[in-house]
Amino acid sequence: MTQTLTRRRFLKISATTFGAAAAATQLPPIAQVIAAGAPAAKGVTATPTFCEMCFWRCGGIAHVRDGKLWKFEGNPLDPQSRGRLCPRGTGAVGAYYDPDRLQKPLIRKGERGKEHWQAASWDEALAFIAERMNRIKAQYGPESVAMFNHGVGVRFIQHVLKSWGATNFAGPSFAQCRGPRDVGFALTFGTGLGSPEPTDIANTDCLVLIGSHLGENMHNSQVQEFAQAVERRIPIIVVDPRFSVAASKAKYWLPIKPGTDMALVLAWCNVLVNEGRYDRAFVDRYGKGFDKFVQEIRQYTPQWAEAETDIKAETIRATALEMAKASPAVIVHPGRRVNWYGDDAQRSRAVALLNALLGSWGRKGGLFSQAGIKVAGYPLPPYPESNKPLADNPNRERYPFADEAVTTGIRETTLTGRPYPIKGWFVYSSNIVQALPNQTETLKAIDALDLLVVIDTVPSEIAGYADVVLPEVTFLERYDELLAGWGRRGWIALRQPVMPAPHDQKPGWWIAKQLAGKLGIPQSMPFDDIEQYLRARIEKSGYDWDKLRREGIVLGPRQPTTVEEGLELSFDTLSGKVEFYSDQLKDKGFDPVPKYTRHPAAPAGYFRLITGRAPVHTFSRTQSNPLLGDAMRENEIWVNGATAHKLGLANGQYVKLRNQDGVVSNRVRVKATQRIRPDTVYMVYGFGHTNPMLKSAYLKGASAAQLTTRYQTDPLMGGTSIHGNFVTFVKEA
Ligand SMILES: Nc1nc2c(c(=O)[nH]1)N[C@H]1C(S)=C(S)[C@@H](COP(=O)(O)OP(=O)(O)OC[C@H]3O[C@@H](n4cnc5c(=O)[nH]c(N)nc54)[C@H](O)[C@@H]3O)O[C@H]1N2
Ligand SMILES: Nc1nc2c(c(=O)[nH]1)N[C@H]1C(S)=C(S)[C@@H](COP(=O)(O)OP(=O)(O)OC[C@H]3O[C@@H](n4cnc5c(=O)[nH]c(N)nc54)[C@H](O)[C@@H]3O)O[C@H]1N2
Ligand code: SF4
Ligand SMILES: [Mo]
Repeated sequence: MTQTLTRRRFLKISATTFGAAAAATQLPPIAQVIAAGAPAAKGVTATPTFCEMCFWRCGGIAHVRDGKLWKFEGNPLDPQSRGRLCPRGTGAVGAYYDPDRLQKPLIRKGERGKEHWQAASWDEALAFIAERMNRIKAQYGPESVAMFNHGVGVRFIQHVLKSWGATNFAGPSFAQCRGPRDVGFALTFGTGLGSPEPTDIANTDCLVLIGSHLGENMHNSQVQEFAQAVERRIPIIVVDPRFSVAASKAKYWLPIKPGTDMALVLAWCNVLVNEGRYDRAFVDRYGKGFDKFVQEIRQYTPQWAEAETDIKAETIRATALEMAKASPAVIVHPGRRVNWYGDDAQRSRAVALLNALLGSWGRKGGLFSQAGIKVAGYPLPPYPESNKPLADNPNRERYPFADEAVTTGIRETTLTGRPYPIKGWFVYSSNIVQALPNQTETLKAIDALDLLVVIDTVPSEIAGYADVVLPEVTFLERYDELLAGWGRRGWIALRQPVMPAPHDQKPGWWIAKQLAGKLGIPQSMPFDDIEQYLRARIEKSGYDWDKLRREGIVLGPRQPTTVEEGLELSFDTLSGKVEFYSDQLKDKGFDPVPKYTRHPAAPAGYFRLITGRAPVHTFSRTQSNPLLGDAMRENEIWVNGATAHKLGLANGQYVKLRNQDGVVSNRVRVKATQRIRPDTVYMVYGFGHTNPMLKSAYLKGASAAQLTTRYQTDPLMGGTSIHGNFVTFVKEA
C-alpha cells in the first residue's frame, strides 16, 4: 500500500488507451516548434493557475520560457492535481497555440449558419449587441434574453446580464450530465454530490463502477486514487456493456445489457436485504420507510434480474456479497454523466439506496462529507426583481424536482413562446449544437431568435450560427472569478494570466465590464479591473493576496468529513432521515421506491449507440488543439468482432452510420473488437465537427450528437437521455 504515485504508474492504468495518453504527454511537433530557438534554462517564469481543459479544475503551474508558453504541469499544493495533470491539462499549451483560434469579434452578414462574417472592433460588436438587447427588452422584457454557459469564466458576464434584468441561465452540466444523479441523491440523503464527487476511493475496500469509465474519464484526482485502488488489489466491480479501461482492472466485469442497470441495482438491494447483509445499525438509526422499501424490492430477485440484464444470478449474488464484506468502506460510484435512458434520477436514487444499505454514507472508504471554505463577497448592487417565472421550468411545473435550470427547458420555451417568448441567447463556453440532444430542435429554436451571441475561443458549431461571435482569451491569458472548492478540505484557487492574448481576444470580465457600459449599467461592475476585485475578496477573507498569487491555492481549515473523524451525520431531507420511501415523490405522482421499467430494444438490423470519453480529449472542445489533435485525430465506432464479421466490416474501414430516423453521419472508422457486446456500438463523443473554420478537426470522425435525434426527458428533473438511439451501417461505395 503506497500513498505516493508516480507519473509512470498514473499512466500505467491502461496499457491500451493510454498509449495515446502517453504520446500526448511527450508533446510532439508543436512543443518542439515552440521550444525551438528558446535558449535553455534562461528567462523561465513559473505561474500557478488552474486548468480549464475540463471542469475538474486542477491546479497547475505554467512555465514561460523567453516569452513562449513552454509547459503546464501540476501544482503539488493543489488537491485536484496533487502535482500531476492529465494529458488534456498538459496539452493546454496547444490551446494557446491553436491556429484555429478566433482572433477578433465577428458580426454575421447574411443568413445564419452561412459563415459570412465581417470582422468588427469590440466597440462595434458590443454596441450592436446592446442595441439588440434593448430592443428585446422594450418589446418582451429582459427575461427574454437567456443564457447557456459552462465553466467559471462566465461569472461576470452572467452578473452583468442579471444586473440588466435577465433571469434565465442554464448549463449542460445539469440536464445533460450530473443532474439526475444529484437529484436522486438529494431525494434520498438530502444533498446532491456536486463536483468533485466525495468518493473516498483512496481508502475504500471495494469499488463499484456502473458505467463510470475512470481511466478514460480522466477526472484527475479520482483517476489517481483509482490507480492506487488497483495497486491495493481491492475488489473492483465494473458494470459496462463495453470492456472499458476500468473493466480491464476489475475483479468482476459485468457486461450488462444496456439500459437494464436499474434491474441490477434493485437485485443487489434484494440480496443484501434478503440475506441480512445490509448495515442494520445505519438503517435503524437513520432510515425512514425501510419496511415499505423491503416490500417493494422483494420482486427483484437475482433470478429475475438475470433475464433482464444478461448477468448471471450467481454473479449478482457474489458481487452483492463482495460489497457487503467491505461495508461500510465500499463505494457504489454515483457516476457523473448519468443521463442515459430518461429514468436516470430514479436509477441514481436506487444507487443512493444501495449505498445506504451498505452504510457507506459519511464513512471512511465510502462517500465522505465535503468540507468547504468561506470567501468574503464584494459589495455589488442588487439585481432587479422579476415577476415572471423561470422559462425552463415555470413554477417548477415542468420538472418538479429540478434544482438547477434545464437547458432543454429554455430551448423548449424558445420554440413555443410559452410562458413568454425568448428572443435572445448568449452562449458562453458551451457548444450546444453538440451538447444538447436533437440538433434540429436547437437549430429551430435559433430560428426564433432576434439575437444570438456566442463567446468562444474557437469557431465551434454554435459560433457558426451566431449573429455576433466574441473571441475570448484562453484560461491561460486571464483572471477569472475565484474558485472556492469543496473536498476533504475546502480550497480557494486563483486563475491568473500567464501569457498575453495573441490577437484581439479579451477575457470574460473585460467583456462584461464593456457590455455593462454599453447597457448603461456601469455601476454593476464597480471596480477598475478584476485584480482589485479579487484582491479585496481575498484580503477580506483573511488571506494573503501575494501568497495566493505565488502559490495559486489556499487550503481551508480541517474539519471532520467522516464518522471515523467525528462527523455527526444529519440529513437534509423532509423527514430528516434517509428516505428509503419518499413521500415527496409519491405526492407528485412518482414512484416512492424506484421501480424497474424496460426500455425499447433496437429495431432489427440496428445497434444501440452509446458514448463516452477518450483520455486525450474533452467533449467537443479540444479537437482543434494541435497537441491533442495529434494524439487522436478522429473517433472510431466500436463494433463487436463477430458482428463486424457478419456484416462484412473490416477493422479500420470507413463507414457511415444511419440512425433510426434516417440521419446519416460523417464517415468513421470501424474498430472491430471483442471489448463490446454484440448488440451495442460505442463512440467517443465530441468529434465530427461541421464548422469549416475548425480546419484541423473539420469532418474528422463522426458526431454522436448528430445521431442523437431521440431523447426521453426525465419527468422528475428534465434530464435528457442520449443512449436511446440506434444505428445501422452504411458502407462507402
Ligand atoms: N451526445 C452526447 N452529448 C453530450 C455528452 C455525451 O457524452 N454525448 N456529454 C454531456 C456532458 S457530460 C456535458 S458536461 C456536456 C458538455 O457540453 P459543453 O460544456 O457545451 O462542452 P463542449 O461541447 O465541449 O463546448 C465547450 C465550448 O466551449 C468552448 N471553450 C473552451 N474553453 C473556453 C473558454 O475558456 N472560454 C470560452 N468562452 N469558451 C471556451 C469550446 O471551444 C467549445 O465550443 O455535453 C453533454 N452532451
Ligand atoms: N478524458 C475526458 N475525461 C472526462 C471528460 C472528457 O470530456 N474527457 N468529461 C468529464 C465529464 S463532464 C463527465 S460528465 C464524465 C463522464 O464520464 P462517466 O460519468 O465516467 O461516464 P458516462 O459518460 O456516464 O458513461 C460512459 C460509460 O458508460 C458505459 N455505458 C453506456 N451505456 C451504459 C449502460 O446502459 N449501462 C452501463 N452500466 N454502462 C453504460 C459506456 O460504455 C462508457 O464506458 O467524464 C469527465 N471526464
Ligand atoms: S482533469 Fe485534466 S483537463 Fe481536467 S482540469 Fe484536471 S488536468 Fe485539466
Ligand atoms: Mo459532464
